[in-house]
Amino acid sequence: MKGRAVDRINKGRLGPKGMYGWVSMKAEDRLKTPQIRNVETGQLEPATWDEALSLMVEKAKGLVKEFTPHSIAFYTSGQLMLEEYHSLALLGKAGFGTLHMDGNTRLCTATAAAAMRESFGCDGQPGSYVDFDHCDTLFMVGHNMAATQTVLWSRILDRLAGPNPPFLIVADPRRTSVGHAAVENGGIHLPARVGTNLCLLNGILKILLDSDEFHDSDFISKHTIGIDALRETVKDYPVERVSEITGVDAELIQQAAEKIGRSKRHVSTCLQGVYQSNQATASACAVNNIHLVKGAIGKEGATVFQFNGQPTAQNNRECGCNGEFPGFRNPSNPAHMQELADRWNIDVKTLPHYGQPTHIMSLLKFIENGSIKMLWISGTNPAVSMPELARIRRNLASKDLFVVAQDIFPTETTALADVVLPAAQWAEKTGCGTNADRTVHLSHQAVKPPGEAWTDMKIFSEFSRRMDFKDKDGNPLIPWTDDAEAAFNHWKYTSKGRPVDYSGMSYEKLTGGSGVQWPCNDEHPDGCERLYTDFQFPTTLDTVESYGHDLFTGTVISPQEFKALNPNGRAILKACHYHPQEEFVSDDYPFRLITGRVVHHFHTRTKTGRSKELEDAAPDVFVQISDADAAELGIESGDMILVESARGSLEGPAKVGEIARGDVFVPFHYGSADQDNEGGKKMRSRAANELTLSAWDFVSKQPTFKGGAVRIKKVDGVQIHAVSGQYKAEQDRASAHKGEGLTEHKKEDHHRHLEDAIGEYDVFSKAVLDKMLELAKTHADEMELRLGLKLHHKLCAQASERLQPVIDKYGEDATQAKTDVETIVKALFPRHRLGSKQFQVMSDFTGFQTLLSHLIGWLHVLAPSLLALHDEESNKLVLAASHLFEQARAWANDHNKVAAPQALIVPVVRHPDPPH
Ligand SMILES: Nc1nc2c(c(=O)[nH]1)N[C@H]1C(S)=C(S)[C@@H](COP(=O)(O)OP(=O)(O)OC[C@H]3O[C@@H](n4cnc5c(=O)[nH]c(N)nc54)[C@H](O)[C@@H]3O)O[C@H]1N2
Ligand SMILES: Nc1nc2c(c(=O)[nH]1)N[C@H]1C(S)=C(S)[C@@H](COP(=O)(O)OP(=O)(O)OC[C@H]3O[C@@H](n4cnc5c(=O)[nH]c(N)nc54)[C@H](O)[C@@H]3O)O[C@H]1N2
Ligand SMILES: [Mo]
Repeated sequence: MKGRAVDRINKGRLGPKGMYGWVSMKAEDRLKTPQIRNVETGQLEPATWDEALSLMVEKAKGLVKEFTPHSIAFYTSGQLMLEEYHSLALLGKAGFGTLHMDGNTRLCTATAAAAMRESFGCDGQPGSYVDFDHCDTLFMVGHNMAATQTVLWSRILDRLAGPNPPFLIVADPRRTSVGHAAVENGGIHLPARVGTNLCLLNGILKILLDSDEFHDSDFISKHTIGIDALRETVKDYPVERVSEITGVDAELIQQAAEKIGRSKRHVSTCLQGVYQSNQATASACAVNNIHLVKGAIGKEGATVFQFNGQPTAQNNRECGCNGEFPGFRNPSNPAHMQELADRWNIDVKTLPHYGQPTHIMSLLKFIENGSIKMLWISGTNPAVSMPELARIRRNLASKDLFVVAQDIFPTETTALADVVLPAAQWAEKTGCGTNADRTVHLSHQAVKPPGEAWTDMKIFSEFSRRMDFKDKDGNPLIPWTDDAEAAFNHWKYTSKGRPVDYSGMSYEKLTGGSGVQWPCNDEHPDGCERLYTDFQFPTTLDTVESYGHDLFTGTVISPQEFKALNPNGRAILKACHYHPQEEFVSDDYPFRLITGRVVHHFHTRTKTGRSKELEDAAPDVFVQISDADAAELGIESGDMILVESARGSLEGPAKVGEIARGDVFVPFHYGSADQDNEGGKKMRSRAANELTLSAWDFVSKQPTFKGGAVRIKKVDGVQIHAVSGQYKAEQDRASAHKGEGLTEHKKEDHHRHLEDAIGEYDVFSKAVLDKMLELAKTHADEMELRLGLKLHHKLCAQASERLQPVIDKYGEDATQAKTDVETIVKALFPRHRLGSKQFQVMSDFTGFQTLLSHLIGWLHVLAPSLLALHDEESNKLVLAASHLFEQARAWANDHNKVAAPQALIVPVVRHPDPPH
């Protein structure tokens, strides 16, 4: 392994993982042949590709037929190649048309993508690594670059040692090498407590906005919207209050903000200390805000990096394997979806764009509910990397879930699968990866994959062929099998004209020299160094990738609301108040847990754990605590510590110092796959995710790996667990189907709720229509009401009639609805309102709106469900009916609003008899 001096990114340098990690490629225990779990013995046994794929195809076809494609889910990686994600997206979104495609990128950079969509309208890193060479201040938020991006860190160290070094500001509860470098070079380390980013950033923004010298009013007014709300929000964050919440000296915060304020060329970076911490998207957007108020974007040496972690996390997002749509297309924009369908030559109905894409944490819920019956995992090891491992294992080992795991090594996850597929890894295959400054690198195959391992691309496309997935003209949906260049060319066509435009690239252009930055097209034939140099952002209604969210609650902004905001090419300053972490520390669990990385290991160590140099350098988990806490608890470095949360526990040696008081850090790399396992007895629990909780950011849905509550205590040597969780899950999996054969998912044993929802609609629409006539009668003396109700009744009754065929087509079960309707109507229309007639009308109309809302609620769940069944016609009828009922509700609401002031504030003579 060597770096390549011509390359614009690494300039010939390698980090420790690059230098020493590759040896694992030759490791003896690479997966070399497919495996299928033998239902008699419960063990995984070697099988041929034909056997493995045939079993999967049989299972998948059966599920699609009986349970729709939405009973099948994909969970992929940030470590495959662009061409492989593109193949997988075709398979999942165009072949199956399943709603359920997510990746470990959800755990990784979902927030980066979300924050760029919120602020700039679209995913896509605005800056260039060259900007690190030119900046005068560098602000790193929750980013331990010295451990996690060592090659780029060398570039920063060059700057710090060279002429005109940048002023380095680091926000991290731990004093990492990055924090040390800041302080040693006259910069600032802000050791803000875990979970307080947004408070700190709002405080900094306040200082920037309070002084004309520190922001660019001209840029703000010309190129942004939202400044008033931002000012209004950050005024509540005076530096003293911020200091109290974050635990950082007020003077330091003030200095840091002033440095940023005075800088001419400012660069910021965010990573997991933001994305996996409290209020992730809001905090990442606050960093974007710093750049927008200073006009520090789209210029040399001035930009923000919403960093990526994994080598190809960016490609996963670009290709649409992480809840996005290919080419950063907006699923709520019909024109975007039609364009994609045309490029792929498929029916737009197949594209699952009718709901919010499922994120992995809600996928878990569906697995638990039993509605996901097949899960295909590729290039990720959730049995170590996902939060709350006990829950993950329970799901993966569940008898009713058919699990396929596609990896290069046996892992904690493959050990729980029904089918294991051996993949080729990088260097054994050809394909592209795109980094955090949009540079696309092509890496050519250098060596052969071991045994019978296939490339991930070949696995996905061969499976698609066996599923018989075709385009509109009856040609194979994925026409390539192992031809990466053919896949790349198809992707070029898919991305053409989008912000993420690869159309001007070719394998030839990407070979031999340096990588090329997208967009690369006729306008930018050699790629494009920076985005937004003209300060035009993709925030028009036609271009925007997402209409965005309210950052505090995660509520989706509707196209209408977005239209009213009218950013129209301007960036969006998104404001949000700080809110403390969801799980509070308590007397029982007084410490906050931070989980993260060390320099020598990569994630779940499948590669780095097989390199002697790296494993020797970091052989075990550790528990880092502050000097003050250690002194209080009588703990010294090396003492064995038990860490417990409400969900699980682990044990590891203590490492004292360089962390904020009250915070505890544990690296998450260490699973159990390489532990000495004498029947499970000797396995010391040491995976950080035994402790973490199933909580996530409301906007990006990224799990909060930083910040749960734990307690710690010194223990005497290793507390040996009788049976560790992973070992037990493996036993469960092995015995799950013993002697029975795989779970047969029989339709007869299942219940579908579509018929229940139709029953609800039917019963409540009748109730609404009856109520319209009844109210028209009760209030017959008020002509406006009487006529209005009758008109609405006529329209709604017609719409209901038109819906009858839908009821007939699917059938209905109204048992539950029938028992509910009476109670609800009775409660909504109390008979004895004392007082005026006007007040009685108001009460009736309020109840009427609620009854309508209940009905509309059912129509709103039916609409996307019918689309998911590709029944556009029924969907249209439901939407039409829903529109008319909504109109009736708006009318009633309007009536009440107009009448209210008079009815409520001017006293009238008491009405002796209630009018009913
Ligand atoms: N050696 C190595 N390098 C890697 C990886 C690896 O596993 N090993 N993984 C790669 C991947 S996929 C990723 S995503 C990146 C991740 O790279 P980083 O984000 O740099 O790594 P982490 O250790 O997860 O977290 C960074 C820092 O956030 C701090 N932090 C925790 N909570 C908070 C908080 O509330 N606020 C602030 N301001 N800081 C906080 C932690 O103390 C930690 O030092 O690294 C990539 N590079
Ligand atoms: N507590 C805690 N948990 C975390 C984090 C944290 O900071 N704290 N960080 C999160 C983040 S940012 C990330 S990115 C995730 C990472 O979590 P994972 O994705 O689970 O971690 P990896 O070990 O990288 O898993 C990748 C798997 O793919 C396999 N693999 C490698 N190359 C290939 C290939 O070409 N093809 C196939 N099919 N397989 C391949 C590897 O052997 C490995 O088993 O962890 C998340 N989990
Ligand atoms: Mo990551």
